[in-house]
Amino acid sequence: MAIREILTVPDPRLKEVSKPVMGPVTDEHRALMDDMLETMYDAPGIGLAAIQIGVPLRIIVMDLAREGEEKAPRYFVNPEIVETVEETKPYEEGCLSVPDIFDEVERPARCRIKYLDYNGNPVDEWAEDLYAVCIQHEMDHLEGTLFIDYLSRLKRQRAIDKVKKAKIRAIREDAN
Ligand code: GNR
Ligand code: NI
Repeated sequence: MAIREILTVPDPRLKEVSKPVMGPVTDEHRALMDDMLETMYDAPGIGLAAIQIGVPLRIIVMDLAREGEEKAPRYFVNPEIVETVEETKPYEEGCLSVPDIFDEVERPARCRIKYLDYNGNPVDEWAEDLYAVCIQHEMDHLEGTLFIDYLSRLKRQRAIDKVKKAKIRAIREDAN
């Protein structure tokens, strides 16, 4: 397993549409999911899409367990949202690709999803609460959409500028 670098805005790869996994879920896909999970835990974050480490495949990992709770990794290959409810809920979102920026996004409160798990077995289930928020946030990454794309142009540009400046500052501090 290995920790990989997480891409941050304005990296153009974050705008790519990720490609479905063709054929069965292989050991190679599982090795990628292992790396993604390790990278996510290290960050730390509660979800990660493959494109965030530069791999344009429709693969997501997640762990919604709280600090002190037992780890509960979840793996999603080729996930699809097949149904949503009309009710929406706002949630203060963040993203490892837009570090240290948080803002409210309104999304359907529950969604029904289909995907293949770590072993390639099909799953069909409803997601609610934080699970619903996170899976919709992650599935947006597969379409090249970030949570800041739902904010005003001003807020989005400010967020990108802030991340850019923080990156420059970190590089400069590293040199000293
Ligand atoms: O770690 C993360 N926390 C989070 C908080 C609120 C809504 C969504 C998320 S996902 C984010 C990790 C990430 O960027 N996944 O793509
Ligand atoms: Ni994200």
